[in-house]
Amino acid sequence: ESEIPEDHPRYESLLTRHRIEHGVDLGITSKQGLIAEGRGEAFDYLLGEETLPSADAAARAAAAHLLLADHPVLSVNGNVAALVPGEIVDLAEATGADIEVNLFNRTDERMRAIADHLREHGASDVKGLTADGRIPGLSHERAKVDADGIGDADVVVVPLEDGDRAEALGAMGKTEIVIDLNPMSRSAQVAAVPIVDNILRAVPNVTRHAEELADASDAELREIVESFDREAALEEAERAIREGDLD
Ligand code: PTJ
Repeated sequence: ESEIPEDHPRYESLLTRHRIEHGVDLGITSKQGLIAEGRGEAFDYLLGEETLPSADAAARAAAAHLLLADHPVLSVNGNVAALVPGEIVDLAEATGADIEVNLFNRTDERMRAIADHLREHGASDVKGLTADGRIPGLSHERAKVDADGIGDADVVVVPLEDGDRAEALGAMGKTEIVIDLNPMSRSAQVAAVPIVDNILRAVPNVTRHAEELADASDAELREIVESFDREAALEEAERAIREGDLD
């Protein structure tokens, strides 16, 4: 990472790319993850590589949901593990959430490599390997979850998710917080809270809000949840992409 000069105009996107490549080398990130990264970079470029006010409001609503939850779970795939392993551990600590590995292209090797990687970054317990629960309506491998993890969760954070699984989790009655740079993606469209932002910025931002709200009453947290307008957030992101000033 140190080879990228910090004053390079595309420092962040080069750093992201480097982390994803490294994730592939470590057996954490899938080759499809490289393609997902390219898609994300294009959207981030169009958004000016900045957190929109509506994405910040979404991050605050997400923090409030996580603090109110009985059993919040953060779902981690190969891209998330490569990009923000330590930041996910920090968010889990700030909100009392479980961490669960849940993959689109599930293999035992990648499941284990990702769980080890998260433990190296400070995670004490990583779920997902028991796989004794199922998400109804999805093909076998992608449907596997831990019964006492995502299976039991009331609030789930699903970053960089594919639309089918996001819809299926929603159909199970779980409150979904999606982090996705594409406001038109199906997962963003079905989320209770779509955070249209780069996961590199979004995860630390949700943690910051959670820390700020640590002493807030349930009534204050509920007020934040209820005043968040998901349609307006999606519209603002789409407008920023269509009308943005690019440099
Ligand atoms: O590790 P696995 O096997 O679970 O596979 C994970 C991927 C990401 C390959 C899989 O879930 C997939 O194919 O996802 P998609 O359908 O490519 O969707 C990924 C979404 O994440 C796209 O809408 C991208 O715009 C978005 N995205 C990519 N990079 C980022 C991002 N959103 C936020 N931050 C990013 N850095």
